[in-house]
Amino acid sequence: MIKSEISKKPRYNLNIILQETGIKADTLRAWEKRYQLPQPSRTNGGHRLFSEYDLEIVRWLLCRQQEGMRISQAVNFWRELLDANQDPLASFAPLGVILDQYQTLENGGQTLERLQASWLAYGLEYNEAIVEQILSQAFAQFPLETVCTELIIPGMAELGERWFKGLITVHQEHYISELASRKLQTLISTAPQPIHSQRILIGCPPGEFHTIPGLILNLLLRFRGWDVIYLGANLPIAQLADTVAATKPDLILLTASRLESSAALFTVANFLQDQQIPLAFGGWIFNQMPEIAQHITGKHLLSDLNGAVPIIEELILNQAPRIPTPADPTKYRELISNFQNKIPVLKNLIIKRFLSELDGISPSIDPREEIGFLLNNILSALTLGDIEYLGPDFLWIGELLNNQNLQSDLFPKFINIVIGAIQENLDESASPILEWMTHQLNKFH
Ligand code: B12
Repeated sequence: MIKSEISKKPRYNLNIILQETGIKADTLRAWEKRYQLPQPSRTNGGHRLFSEYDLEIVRWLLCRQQEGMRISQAVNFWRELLDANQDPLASFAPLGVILDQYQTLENGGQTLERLQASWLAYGLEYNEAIVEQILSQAFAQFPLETVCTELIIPGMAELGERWFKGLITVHQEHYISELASRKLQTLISTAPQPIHSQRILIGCPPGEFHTIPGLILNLLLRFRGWDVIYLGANLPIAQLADTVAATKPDLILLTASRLESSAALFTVANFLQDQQIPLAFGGWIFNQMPEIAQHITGKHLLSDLNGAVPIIEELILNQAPRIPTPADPTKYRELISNFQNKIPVLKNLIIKRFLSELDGISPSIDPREEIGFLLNNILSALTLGDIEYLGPDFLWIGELLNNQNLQSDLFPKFINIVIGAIQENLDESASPILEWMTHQLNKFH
């Protein structure tokens, strides 16, 4: 292939160049700055966009390095050849196969919506090679932010919905989310070195295993030059002080998807406030019920993940004053401790009675898990200071049971079993829970 045939049309983002050439992001940036080689265009958002020609330049320079040239010598050699009207790429084998793929993409006009549909379809068939290829294509063709917000997030929501309706198995959902996490991690490992001195620590409060939001934030923030320490799921509070001492973050960023972990976050936030460490938080549950956030000391990021990035940057750069501590919701203190002690007994009793109600028919969900989920959520709502916070999760359990197409009055029967078990095992301090549940039950009459 001669130079004139290699397209100079800006088309590939930084990731594809890093992935396909193996060059490090810092090295590439240094070459661009020092030698103006390659010279990528910029998107409206300021992201670098490389052409096929740029990609070949990088490959050519890397080959010269492998042959033993220093980069400055390789650049001089490139320029000498051009000055002598020779084509440096004339005898250089192009990345045909890889580029053909992207050509197909471009010509086929693949939209993110179509990529998302095929991603899920192949994921549900456990076809790892194609899932991986689709994700790579998406990240090659579109900016990081776009793939996260228009492919991964809606795709995961769709997956959750299908699981909720009993249309796919937990195994399929786990498989697809594992591959998505792996891809995000791979991209994170190609991020450039930080250019800002401030450090952000990202993780999930105790009991929280939904790590993808934190991974996406990690990815987006790193590609904007932030120094991120990513700790993942289920962080115990007890060791947080040691970690903070060791890593000295300027901001801690915690994500919570469920009521239970928002209650855990409430405790973590109180601890961090004592240590004078700024906390920002957000997540699915806070987007569903923003009122919960008022109980948590820290900056609530009421936004989608992409929108949260500039707010986080602003927070770090301007060291916003801490939000005053909200009133301590202690009105259920006695009930919380009584209820917590009784959870194991209640759980066994409710499971036994509910399974006998099902009379041998097994739903596609495991009722034991949902019963544990309900009891923990009752405790979480009390910890956050309002039994009403249980509302959405309570309805969610009802819908989940309905989706199993078992008995039409299964949910009211379930509520009755829960009420009975609580009445038998707790004293009058449990009346706020019982009154609330009875009120829910009456809605069925
Ligand atoms: C993948 C997944 C899992 C995986 C997680 C794997 C992993 N490594 O993360 C696993 C299998 C571990 C899992 C487990 C469970 N899951 Co789940 N899970 C999901 C699923 C399908 C996708 C979650 C995801 O990653 N989405 C991608 C992220 C980026 O999207 P998102 O969270 O919606 O984020 C958007 C906003 O909420 C917001 N946002 C989110 N986080 C943050 C953070 C900040 C700082 C900001 C600003 C914004 C923000 O921005 C995003 C939009 O831009 C969701 C379905 C769904 N609708 O989300 C269910 C879902 C969250 N899970 C659910 C449930 C019930 C569970 C389990 C309890 C199931 C069970 N019975 O065991 C357990 C609980 C585990 C635990 N203790 O945490 C429910 C929660 C319902 C509820 N009322 O709480 C959901 C909604 C499924 C459903 N449709 O019912 N789950």
